Amino acid sequence: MKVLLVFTLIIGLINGLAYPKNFNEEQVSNISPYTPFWFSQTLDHFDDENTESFSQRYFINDQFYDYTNGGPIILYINGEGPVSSAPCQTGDGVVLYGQALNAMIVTLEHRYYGESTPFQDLTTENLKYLSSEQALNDLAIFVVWFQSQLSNAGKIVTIGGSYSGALSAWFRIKYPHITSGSIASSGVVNAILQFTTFDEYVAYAAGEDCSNALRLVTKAVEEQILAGGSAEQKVKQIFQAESLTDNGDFFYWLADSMAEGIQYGFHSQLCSPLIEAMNNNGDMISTYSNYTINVWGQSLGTPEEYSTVWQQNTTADPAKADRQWWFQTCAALGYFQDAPLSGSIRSSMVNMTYFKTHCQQVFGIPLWPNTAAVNIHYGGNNTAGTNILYTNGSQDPWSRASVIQTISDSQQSVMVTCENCGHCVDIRASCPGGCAQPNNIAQVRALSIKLLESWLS
Ligand SMILES: *[C@@H]1O[C@H](CO)[C@@H](O)[C@H](O)[C@H]1NC(C)=O
Ligand SMILES: *[C@@H]1O[C@H](CO)[C@@H](O)[C@H](O)[C@H]1NC(C)=O
Ligand SMILES: *[C@@H]1O[C@H](CO)[C@@H](O)[C@H](O)[C@H]1NC(C)=O
Ligand SMILES: *[C@@H]1O[C@H](CO)[C@@H](O)[C@H](O)[C@H]1NC(C)=O
Ligand SMILES: CC(=O)N[C@H]1CO[C@H](CO)[C@@H](O)[C@@H]1O
Repeated sequence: MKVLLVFTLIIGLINGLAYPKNFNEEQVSNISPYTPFWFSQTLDHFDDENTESFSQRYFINDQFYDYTNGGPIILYINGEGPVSSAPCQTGDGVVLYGQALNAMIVTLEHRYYGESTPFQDLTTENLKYLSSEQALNDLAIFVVWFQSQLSNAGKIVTIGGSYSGALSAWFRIKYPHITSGSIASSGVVNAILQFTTFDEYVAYAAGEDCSNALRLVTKAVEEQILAGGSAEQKVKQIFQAESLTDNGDFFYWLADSMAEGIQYGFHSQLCSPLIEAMNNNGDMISTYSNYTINVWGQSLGTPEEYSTVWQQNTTADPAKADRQWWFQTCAALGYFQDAPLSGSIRSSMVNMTYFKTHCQQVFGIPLWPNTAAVNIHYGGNNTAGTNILYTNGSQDPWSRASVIQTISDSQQSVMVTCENCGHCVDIRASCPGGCAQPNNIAQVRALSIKLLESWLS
């Protein structure tokens, strides 16, 4: 799910040194969306004897907001990664909504990610305050305070995507007295322990030819890895993945490169060369490693992040998020994408035994989630909220953990449909692989604005 924007991160870090302060309406004018502000946050919202606090980073985009006449606040919710600016890119859905509403856009970094970490040593013990419940309380306390700092602020709405899309829906369900409505883009509100439908949906979204080609890749790589010795070394070299000494980690990484290719709209770059190689007796392994290294590896994943050893490292690093996100999945949310018994694209080595062992090895204790408890707590994909819009991308396997049927007039679900329409496509500035025509992105965004306006009226 991760999106690491290295460029904006660097700018954020530079600004971070220059302006370590809290927001004050009287002192700002045309503030840069890259300027970080800092909020003193309670570490444990559920134990009033614990008085510890930590600094949580936030950013604002006030380019559409009129300080004199006021306007609504869009709280853009972040998830499992560092944040380095408020939404500000041209074409970004949140920016378009901010413009349409003349809203103040404010965004709070999620606890334990980026610079908002309470501990420099992320031991399993120190990770115990990392949960969606704590994160939602952070948002509630922060946004009420932020609203009070603006002399003319109007109502609040939330927007988020992926895990933070789930937080956006949950925020409205839990705090209807604070927020007027929510957009949950690819909001994974259903905590699924054994998420087999993920791989099945990757196959469906890839299409028959591409999924057959992906199965051939997996089979060819498996033969080399299971042969061991020099064959194993050679294939890992081809993928520049020698750091993945554990074969479970290697196969999970291999599977994620396929899945994220589909999930993030790289369908054409992933599938076209593979189908051509399949039809012309080409080399499946080198064709796929070329995509993995040159397309996927450039923007989304590196092999190191997938290794058990990397995730065991407890040193907090603003650029690293894998240990924290694995903690959230192993402790609460699940979403373990195991191989289906038949028709699987991924290797059967990526099974529930792999995930269970991985959680235990990374955290040193038998950490395993109770997803049923999470779903009883929030409602799973049968949420009892109002003023929530669920949006999904037609090629996004994560849609299987979201709300894909309209529940009621005030909890609608819409599908953004096109070739390359992937994860959070409606709120992103663009499809990385290029959103093909025809698509209904403009209609979904128009509906989003219409609903936001009605919730705020
Ligand atoms: C490798 O991938 C790049 C980027 O997608 C592509 O332009 C190039 O043709 C590929 N090369 C081979 C040998 O497949
Ligand atoms: C652990 O992570 C820190 C921060 O990224 C890094 O500086 C350090 O080299 C890592 N330790 C090992 C043993 O890889
Ligand atoms: C499950 O995965 C583990 C570790 O990746 C592997 O050793 C085992 O053979 C797999 N089991 C099956 C039935 O594929
Ligand atoms: C909830 O998930 C189930 C199983 O995937 C699906 O059949 C159902 O349609 C979903 N419900 C909604 C409201 O999306
Ligand atoms: C709102 C919407 O278009 N929902 C669709 C989501 O996808 C499923 C199939 O996976 C359809 O059944 C729904 O109609």
